[in-house]
Amino acid sequence: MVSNNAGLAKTVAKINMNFNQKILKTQQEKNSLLCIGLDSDVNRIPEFLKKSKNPQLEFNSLIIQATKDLVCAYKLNLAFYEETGNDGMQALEKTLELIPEEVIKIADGKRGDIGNTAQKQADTLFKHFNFDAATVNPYMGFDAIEPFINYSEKGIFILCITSNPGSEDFQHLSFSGKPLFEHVALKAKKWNTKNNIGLVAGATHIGELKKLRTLLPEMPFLIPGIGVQKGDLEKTIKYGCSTDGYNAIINVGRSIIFPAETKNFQENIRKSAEKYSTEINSYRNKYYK
Ligand code: NUP
Repeated sequence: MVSNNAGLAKTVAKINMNFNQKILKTQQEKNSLLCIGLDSDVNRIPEFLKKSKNPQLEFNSLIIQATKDLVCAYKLNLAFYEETGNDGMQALEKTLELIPEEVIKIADGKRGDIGNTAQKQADTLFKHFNFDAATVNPYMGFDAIEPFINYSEKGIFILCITSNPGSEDFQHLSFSGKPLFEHVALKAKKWNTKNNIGLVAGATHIGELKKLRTLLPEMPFLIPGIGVQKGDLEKTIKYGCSTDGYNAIINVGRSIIFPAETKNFQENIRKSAEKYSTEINSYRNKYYK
């Protein structure tokens, strides 16, 4: 009886938590800032999985089994599942069921559109698939992302400074004395009335990351660009976390999920995830403890 009540209290507490509190709780409980990117490129799935009924699902399942205790989140880039049609949609649905409840499930689709369309996008990701969070593109303005924000228990990561070379084309253009990415950050701050907004900030732009942290000391940042894209992990941790060493979600995709050697697949994946997680925590200890 007592344990049932305790369980219920825990569930109620979780339901009442807003998204940004949930991230912090997960990161604290798991002592991890690592997010693995399940960008399960069907052309790179190891040979030994190719004969299974749904190779993407099988691939994800092995990765999740091998790493679920090491991560605070998994991020699934929708493009890799859309490419494979019905099988991809099934892989997406079933993969989400394999991820433990406390681990954050992020849909990376960079959504945002006129209001009624954005509503469908938000309903698809949050209601149908039950993702915990989604990335959105701020280019079309507030009404294009408002339906996402209205899901107050879900998280919205707004593209701010992206990791790719093309980020130079628009994001650094200056007007009213500030580059565009800073305007985005200030809007995100204003729109964050439900405490469920975060920013996407690439690890390949350390100066900008540092600036964003001074503008938004506590906001969660989803930080891609480590590994293949060659972002600097030590500086990312040094400048990307909130004052207590949390609130940075460090995404690593290809460098973890496609090991050079597929013979001991799960073992190799786990080793690599452990390496990143340990390195991240050693920098947190160095700069925040
Ligand atoms: O600025 C961004 N850079 C970036 O790489 C915003 C993103 N959402 N991403 C995504 O992060 C990208 O689409 C991919 O899904 C992941 C990076 O993967 P990897 O370079 O670690 O393999």
